[in-house]
Amino acid sequence: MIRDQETLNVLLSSLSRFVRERLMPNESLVAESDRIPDDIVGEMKSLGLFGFTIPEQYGGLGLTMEEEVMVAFELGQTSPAFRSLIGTNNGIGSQGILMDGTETQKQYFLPRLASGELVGSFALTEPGSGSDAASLSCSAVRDGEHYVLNGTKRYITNAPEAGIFTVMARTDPANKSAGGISAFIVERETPGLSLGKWDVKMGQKGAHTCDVNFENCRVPAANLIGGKEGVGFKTAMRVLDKGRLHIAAVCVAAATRMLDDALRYAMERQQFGKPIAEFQLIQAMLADSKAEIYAARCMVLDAAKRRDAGDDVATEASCCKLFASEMCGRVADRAVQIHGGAGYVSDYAIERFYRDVRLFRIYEGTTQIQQLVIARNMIRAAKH
Ligand code: COS
Repeated sequence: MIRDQETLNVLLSSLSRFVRERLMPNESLVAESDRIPDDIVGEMKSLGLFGFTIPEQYGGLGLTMEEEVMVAFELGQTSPAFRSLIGTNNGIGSQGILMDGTETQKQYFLPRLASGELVGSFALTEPGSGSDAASLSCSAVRDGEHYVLNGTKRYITNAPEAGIFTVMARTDPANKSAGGISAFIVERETPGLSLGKWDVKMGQKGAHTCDVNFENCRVPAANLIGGKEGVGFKTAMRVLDKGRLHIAAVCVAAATRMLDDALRYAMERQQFGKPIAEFQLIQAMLADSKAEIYAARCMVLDAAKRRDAGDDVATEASCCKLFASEMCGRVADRAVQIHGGAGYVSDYAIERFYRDVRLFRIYEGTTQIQQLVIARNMIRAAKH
């Protein structure tokens, strides 16, 4: 946790400089090569970016949720691929261990995630279970001091780079619902774990996903998160509550960047004898985007502060993810429109961003799943 405003400001301003001076100039290179250069990964490590959410006692920066979203407001202003590389270490790839792991598990894995020595990945989705996560079929059968895992996980972010996976698998075959699921830490080198070929995605080049296959993969029983069976689904949901808030902050940042680009273009581009920014129909798109970004930013900050205060923010996190990701899609669409023909060609970053941000409305829970979570929680609260 940053204890004073001055230190936080130093962190945010050095991050903003890093984004502008190192990451933005390399966006096209990353998109073309589908790879983040090693020197940039090294700089991210030395800035502490792999572990900003991990507590100081485990080698991280231990940022509060409010501080974390402020970091995301900066980092998300460049290609999402950069954030994605560190995103799983700070988010879904480490938080299960942090929230529900045993002290031994925390001490063993978290410092290596915080330093970037290990990349963490979160394996929930399967070929047959996406939104209906509780129906997953990957199995984990106890055999002495091990669990034997079988099944396939799909679209797993950072799997090609990962050193460890948080894997949700069914330990109780008789229980087909959430209560039959447990969470495991599985190391990459475990025999029986293999990776599929990289997915060819619409955007976010440089951020990689692939299948993770388990074939009689023997995982030490000591790697059952928290040493407790049957609570893995709840761990996953709590991890996603936090992740959704983080993604909402990234949406605010990406929309801010796209609007900056659109404004600059509108002020430079001349038509009918003057900059197009002087036309009211362009101004309406700029203004609507500004207002919506501001609304999303306020929501995210409010929910983050409430989480820091100890409130259950499952509903608010879903509200933020729902609104901010949809807002980001609208801003992307308007920003392309403001660029006109230039928005459809790759000379301008907006063409790439338009494709990159499409994922925000899908991963870590689709918009429709956020709607479902919000409405269910409303109804549940009204019954009490
Ligand atoms: N925090 C803690 N516990 C939670 C929780 C949360 N946010 N959400 C659900 N739970 C608990 C419930 O309280 C319930 O526990 P009990 O059985 O003890 O009452 C259990 O988990 C099952 O919850 P629920 O009955 O709501 O499960 P459903 O299968 O009906 O629905 C949804 C859960 C649809 C909300 C869930 O599957 C989901 O979020 N799907 C989207 C998955 C996703 O985001 N995937 C993205 C890929 S990972 S990057």
